[in-house]
Amino acid sequence: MEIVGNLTSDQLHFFNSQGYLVIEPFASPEEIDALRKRMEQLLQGFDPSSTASIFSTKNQLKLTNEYFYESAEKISFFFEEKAFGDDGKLKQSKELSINKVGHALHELDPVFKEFTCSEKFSSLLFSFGYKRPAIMQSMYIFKQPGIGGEVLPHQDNSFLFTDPPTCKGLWLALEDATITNGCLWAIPGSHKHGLVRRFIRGEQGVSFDRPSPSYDQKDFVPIEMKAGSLIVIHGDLIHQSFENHSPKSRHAYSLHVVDTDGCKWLEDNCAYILSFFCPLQDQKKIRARAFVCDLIKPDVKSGTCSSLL
Ligand SMILES: O=C(O)CCC(=O)C(=O)O
Repeated sequence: MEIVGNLTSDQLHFFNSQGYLVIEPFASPEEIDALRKRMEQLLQGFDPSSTASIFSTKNQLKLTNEYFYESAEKISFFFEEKAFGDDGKLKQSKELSINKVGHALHELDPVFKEFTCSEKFSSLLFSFGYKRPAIMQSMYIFKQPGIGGEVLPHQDNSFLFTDPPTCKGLWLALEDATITNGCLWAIPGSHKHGLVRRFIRGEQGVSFDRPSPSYDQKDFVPIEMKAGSLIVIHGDLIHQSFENHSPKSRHAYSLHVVDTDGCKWLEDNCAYILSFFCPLQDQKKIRARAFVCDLIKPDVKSGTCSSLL
């Protein structure tokens, strides 16, 4: 069955002018419940003493640690920066200490995989003109009550760069996201000014190729979202989120996708060069592909995306 795009021209027009689009509703209460319950199970099985890796976008050096890189092909757990006391022990339960789980939930976990491979996502991406979309990473983000960390202003194309640029963020609210519990903020229309910097891998490790511009906070607008709604984020849109000082968590499931047709994957991208996972192309092939997640690999030497199918 051919998958067709499902967005209206008004929706596409809004996305093209603002750099984002909220689709409400996108996921059903049952789907949200299934993802949240599955994450509870995964957390139950996680032994916090197995890693003390802390994820913080404030300190990009932390991104260089092996745990982070290996997580591209795993289901790994990252703590909130403020999860630990001075004694190095967790200040609250592990369930309230995890910042995020990533980055291969969509490949490795059956519940997340089934949801991610649903036609909802494929028809959405075909609406945006993707020919052979590949999910580069998935994250379950908690934004924990009281200690949920901020995410500094950034563009997703900085991290997952194809030539021409094709990255989009798909961010699903699993709980209501409000100003109080740390919703996303964005500068509408900022995607029209292009990519300001890239996060690249060189001989010395990974770093940004330019300093961050300073942004005027007055230019950002809050994007409050109901549980079940999804925001599509243009790869060049400047967006951020603040710390969560409230007593309410703000769970979200976030995907980053690129096209693998007619574009190059740059060799100096910071990570995730190991596999392109393309479950959205042909629904019948999803299950077969699930076990061979590197059917489509970037040819690292030429930087071209080549299909091994
Ligand atoms: O969940 C957040 O607060 C930020 C997520 C984000 O910026 C992203 O996924 O690109």
